[in-house]
Amino acid sequence: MKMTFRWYGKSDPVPLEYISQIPMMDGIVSAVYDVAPGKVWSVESITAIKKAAERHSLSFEVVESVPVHEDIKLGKPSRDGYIEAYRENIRRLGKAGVKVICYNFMPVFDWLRSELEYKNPDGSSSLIYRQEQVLAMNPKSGSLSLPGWDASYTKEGLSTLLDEYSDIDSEALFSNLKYFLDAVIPICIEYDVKMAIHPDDPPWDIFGLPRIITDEKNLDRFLSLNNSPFNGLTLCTGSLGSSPHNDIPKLLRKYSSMGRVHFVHARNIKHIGENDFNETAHPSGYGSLDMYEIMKALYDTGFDGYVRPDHGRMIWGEHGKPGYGLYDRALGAVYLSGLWEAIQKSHKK
Ligand code: DNO
Repeated sequence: MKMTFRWYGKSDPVPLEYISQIPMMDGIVSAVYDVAPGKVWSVESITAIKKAAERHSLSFEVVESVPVHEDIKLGKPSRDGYIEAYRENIRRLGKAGVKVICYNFMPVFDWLRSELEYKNPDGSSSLIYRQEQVLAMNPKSGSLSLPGWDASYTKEGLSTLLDEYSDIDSEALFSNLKYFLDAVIPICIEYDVKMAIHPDDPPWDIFGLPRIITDEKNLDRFLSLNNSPFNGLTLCTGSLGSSPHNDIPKLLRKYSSMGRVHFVHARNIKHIGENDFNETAHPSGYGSLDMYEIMKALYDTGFDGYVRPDHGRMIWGEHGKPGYGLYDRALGAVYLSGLWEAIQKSHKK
């Protein structure tokens, strides 16, 4: 298991120096952030991240994300050009020593929350999801007040895109995903880079847009779209875990023993209603997920991929990118590494 930490590049309020001071930290997870989806990343930009990480004794072996252009998800004729750019990015990243690419295949929106700075009784703040509030913000009604997404689309751009998706159901999305995978996996094999899809967050359809990386049945189907071990998962415990129907340790055991889990986002959430959840501190006692069982599932299946703490709360007066402050994620990382050490040692009597 290699412990990693997401870093948003030079504009990240958390400097690499601080990340390297977190005990037991192996590397960063990052990306080139100033290039639009569907475009090729320059070799200089990729090398600059790698060199910056290495100056702080951190590796750079995981990219999150190389975004998938909407035309690929929509299956438009223009997808081939965007897929070619994606293939070139895989080649360039592979040459720079990147081993895993995390990406998602969610139409239009990536993760969705009703509030990014929900005040907890202890004064910390966290991301929260209340289905009723999210549905009330339906962008099809012309409102663009979705936390975290307001700046990503213009009102007109969003409504055109949503219209384009009116013909796309989950079958079409699966078929467009297969087309994409069949085009990129051969390059991954050649350059030794594993693709690791991120589950949909939350894992159910929203605003009539299909979401397919949601549960065991669909994960099985996803993996069989292309059976190469290079076609794998980012198992995000919080995303899949926000549906109480997903048994996370069980899913981890199953897919990790198949060698199909390449990257794990290990975070906790608390179910606070049928389709509602709050993001909590990482330790098991604070949320609905058993983080010990999660780490144990990885250990027992010989997992040797990458793990990162995921969204943290904002604590100790920190201000920054919601979910991606330093303090609570650092506590999460050390807690997860501590669980790992304890599990490891309990096996070496
Ligand atoms: C949220 C992240 C996601 C993830 C993408 C991967 O904080 O986990 O945005 O990076 O879904 O493409």
